[in-house]
Amino acid sequence: MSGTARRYDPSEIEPRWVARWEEEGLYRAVGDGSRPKFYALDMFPYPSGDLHMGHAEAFSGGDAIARFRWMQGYDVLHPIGWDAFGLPAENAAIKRGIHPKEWTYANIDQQRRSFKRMGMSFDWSRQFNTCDPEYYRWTQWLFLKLYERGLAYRKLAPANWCPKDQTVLANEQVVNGACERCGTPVVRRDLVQWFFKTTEYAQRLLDDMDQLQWPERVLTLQRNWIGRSEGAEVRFEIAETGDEVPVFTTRPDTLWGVTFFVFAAEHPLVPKLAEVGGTWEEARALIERLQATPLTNREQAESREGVRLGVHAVNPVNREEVPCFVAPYVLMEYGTGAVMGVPAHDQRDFEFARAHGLPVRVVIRPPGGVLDPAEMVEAWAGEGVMVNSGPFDGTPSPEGIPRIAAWLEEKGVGRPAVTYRLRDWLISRQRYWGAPIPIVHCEACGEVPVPEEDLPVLLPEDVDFQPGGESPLARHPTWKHVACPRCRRDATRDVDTMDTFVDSSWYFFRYCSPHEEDRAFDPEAVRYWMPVDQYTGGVEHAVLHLLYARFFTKALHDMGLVPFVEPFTRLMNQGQVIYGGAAMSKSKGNIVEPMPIVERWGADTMRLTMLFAGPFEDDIDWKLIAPDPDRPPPVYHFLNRLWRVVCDAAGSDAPEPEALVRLRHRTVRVVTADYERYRFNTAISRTMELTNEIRRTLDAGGGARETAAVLVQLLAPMAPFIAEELWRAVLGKEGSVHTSSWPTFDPELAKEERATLVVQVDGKVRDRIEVDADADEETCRALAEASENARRAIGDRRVVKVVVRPPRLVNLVTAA
Ligand code: ANZ
Ligand code: ZN
Repeated sequence: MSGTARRYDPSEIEPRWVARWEEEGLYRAVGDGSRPKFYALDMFPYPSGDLHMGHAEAFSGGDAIARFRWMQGYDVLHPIGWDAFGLPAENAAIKRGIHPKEWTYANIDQQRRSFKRMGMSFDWSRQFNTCDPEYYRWTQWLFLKLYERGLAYRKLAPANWCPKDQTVLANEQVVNGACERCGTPVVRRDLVQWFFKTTEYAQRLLDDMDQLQWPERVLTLQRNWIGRSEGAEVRFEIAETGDEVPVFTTRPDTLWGVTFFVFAAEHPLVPKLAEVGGTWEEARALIERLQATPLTNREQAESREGVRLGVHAVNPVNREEVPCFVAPYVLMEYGTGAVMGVPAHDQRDFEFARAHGLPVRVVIRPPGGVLDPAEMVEAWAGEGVMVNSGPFDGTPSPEGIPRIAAWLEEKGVGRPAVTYRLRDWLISRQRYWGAPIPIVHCEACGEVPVPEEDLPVLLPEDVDFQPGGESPLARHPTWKHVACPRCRRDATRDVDTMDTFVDSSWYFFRYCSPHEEDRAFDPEAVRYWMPVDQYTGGVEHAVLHLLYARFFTKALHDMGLVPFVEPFTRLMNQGQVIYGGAAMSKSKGNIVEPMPIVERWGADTMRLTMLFAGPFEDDIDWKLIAPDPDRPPPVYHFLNRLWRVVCDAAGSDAPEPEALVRLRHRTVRVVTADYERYRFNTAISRTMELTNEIRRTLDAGGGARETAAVLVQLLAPMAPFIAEELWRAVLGKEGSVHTSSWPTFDPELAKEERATLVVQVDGKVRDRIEVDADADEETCRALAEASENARRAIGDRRVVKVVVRPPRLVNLVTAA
């Protein structure tokens, strides 16, 4: 109770509680089934330096959720670790001459100190790094499991290649067709690489999305990435050679409008057909030029160029022969790598036909109009009625699609078909700082998996990781030479490492039993803790990471290793922290770092600022919040006010007035709902209101000790340090506020008082009615419709629409 005279001093309070919480082991997940479990997971950080503002924001939200669930009585698993393999470590090492391992572990130490200083409620006993051999041993084991099931395989695949650095580049490292590092134009190169068969799960990845309580935009991004298209496969025959070539089309209803046929440059029939057609010279020039163009550019190519192959495709529906082309706008990676050209009804085909003087034949008549091919300036891609289409004339085109697909099947020239945009996941990296691929190549036996008992395949430390023509592991004098596990003859290890997204596709399983020595995870522990109840992280992972993690979970399910098919039940995305309307970046010189702010004004100020700035998923412009780095962010003043109010309330024994008690119950009700929906900003506003009301009460001679304690609890998940100090030292409570029970409310006391319902007719105010502030939509509507004044204003017109905003507004809209 002696706190009254003390002033708020976060730099004294916060480090003291960091030490104390650690001593008390406050945040250990228990896992004994005595309470319901809650798995709160934050996307683990990449250790590329100290924590940045994005971490400060994401973890403020994730930690608030975890602490809220603790107080609600859950047994919370809130782990942390590091996504520690990857290219940035290698690049930093190359630049500064430090070993990637040294750089990585130093950054991890730094981030760990910063997380502790910020008071994150992690169960530190479960920490691991993906670059620890005890972890990547199991990454390699999972690779072998996928391999056993035919879900990991090798094939020749194109890659981006920098001719100067002599290395493969990821798509993100190709900037405007040039190498990010040296500016040399990037070329394409075919390499044999490892893939995971994500396409095998395309449909299940779509179907199981029903189970997910994720932001709609993330679900949409995943859906589009998987890109399911329904339609038909149709087999055309090459007139000159008799080769059968299938195409995939979403519009079999346009088959009678085909006027040409196009192959992708990599289509295996192209050289033969060009040879037969006598156009090989020209075709080869185009193919070779495309070969030298980086993938990223090519895929976006809007180009309408193309070369005639001199042969013809026979349309199976009418035996018409149309000319064949090879053109960059058809991609080998999609559908069948060949396309039937319907210029009247597909825009790309239309432009191609105009560029090459090909006929346009209309076979769909749009509603209310006839198309004249000579006049058309763009394709009609919409629905309509089929015309010039033999037996199907007069059929509405949406009906024609399934009917024609079935008809093609009957005639033996096609079938209904589904295609996905999703590609298999290329996991090979010709890089050093990653988990080695546990395969041995033997001249006699071919690909041989490393036996499980020989894992991990350790990454050697004495490696020259300067970029060069091949994987750095290939240049090590001895590492790759091993005896074949099968025949014991001389063989070599695979010298590639795995994409770091493989590491992060299963780390959430490992947290359930992080110290297992003999297996990747304990299935019992996984069954207990998984799926993750709340996953928090950036929307930049909406597609790859989340999709890969879902793929892994399904594959493990099919192996009988886990009993569920989706890893993350709920997902919460934080916004970005920007500065002055732009992303923070070194080149703009507008980077703000969180830890100096934490040191100066306190972690509670940092956290609360992040959470108060707006809805959690919206961007935060730090410049608008704290334009002057020498002045504290505004919530700092609130925390000072809170401090004084609680100190004063603790020192008064006067009874609490009813109005304050009612506001307390109401605030508990609303703030609890706000936490459930991650509305941290409105939760904070409510606690500010309550703080002000306590102040008014005290000034008027009333007491507020109980309400002050509840206020402290409501803020504890978001401002853990000040809450703990006020709870234990100022209010003199036993034990930690963080293990105290979340405050409850009495529904009667929590009722809002009355509200005024405004009744409008066609936007004009006609009546005002006193209602219960809790009045729902139905009640408000009934009251408004019963209003005499409103009825008089309506007269004998008819109400066609009722807009209800309970409890304040009803607008009755009448027919004109
Ligand atoms: C004829 C046609 C007529 C088409 C028409 C569309 C409209 P989505 O919806 O994205 O799945 N296509 C098929 N394979 C292709 C490839 N490898 N490269 C480029 N284009 C390809 O797109 C399906 C349509 O994209 C297919 O349907 C095909 O053009 C084209 F009035 O076939 B369509
Ligand atoms: Zn062998």
